[in-house]
Amino acid sequence: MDTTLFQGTYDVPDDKVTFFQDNGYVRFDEVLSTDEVEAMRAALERALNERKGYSRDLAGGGDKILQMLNLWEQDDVFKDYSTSPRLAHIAKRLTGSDTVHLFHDQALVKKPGPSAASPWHQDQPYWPSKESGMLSCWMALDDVTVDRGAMQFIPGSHKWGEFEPISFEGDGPALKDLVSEEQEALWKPVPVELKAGDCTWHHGLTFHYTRPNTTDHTRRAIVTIYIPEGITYAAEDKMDHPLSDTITSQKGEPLRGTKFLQLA
Ligand SMILES: O=C(O)CCC(=O)C(=O)O
Repeated sequence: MDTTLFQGTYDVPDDKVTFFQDNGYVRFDEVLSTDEVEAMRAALERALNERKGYSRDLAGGGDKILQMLNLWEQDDVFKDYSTSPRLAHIAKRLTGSDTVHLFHDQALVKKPGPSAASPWHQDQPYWPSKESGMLSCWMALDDVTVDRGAMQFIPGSHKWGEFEPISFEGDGPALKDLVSEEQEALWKPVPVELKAGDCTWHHGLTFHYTRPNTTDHTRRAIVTIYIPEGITYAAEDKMDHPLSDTITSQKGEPLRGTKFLQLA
């Protein structure tokens, strides 16, 4: 293990915090060095070969959107990444929280060939939390263009409340069918193309989407989800989550679990 990876700080100026609060997402460039991106790519390659932990195709089969959960449990490079003080510091700055816990990490891989869109959705409806405020870091391990599945956001949609979970298999209503006419008029997607090592962060209520990967190069992203202060366990009020069994809180208590490491 190279313990120098993912250490050090990344400056988060106030205008980035304000942008995140206003828009529900924000981008940060060159958060990872070239060496760190290379280490992550190699670790992901190992994970893809071994397929040890929880993995599934979000689009219903055929690895069109391959999701692999909690890679930090399998590999020291991912452990250093997912517990990185550099990223935890960004989470603290964006939320204003003094403490941050890890919810989970996940690889989201869209290979060339059969690939699917990640439909417009919010994350909060899939999470076992009562309050909104958890947030995700979407780290690009490849240069991402719109055609390769770059993230797209609806600015300000994190202020529109919580909608129902959207099926990634396309067998339910689309999020756009659920919004008001006023919200539909504000539906102006902003794609965020990134270089490897750049990332976006988004609030759990922010509407987001990615296109199918129609390029000839794999799109590898690592998403890390953080729990700030003030988030409680919603128990049976929310749908089951792959990590539901690891939750140690009672309903209404701060959301904690055996795998939700305290990072700051
Ligand atoms: O990468 C994708 O295709 C979707 C990402 C996403 O939905 C998320 O990070 O919450």
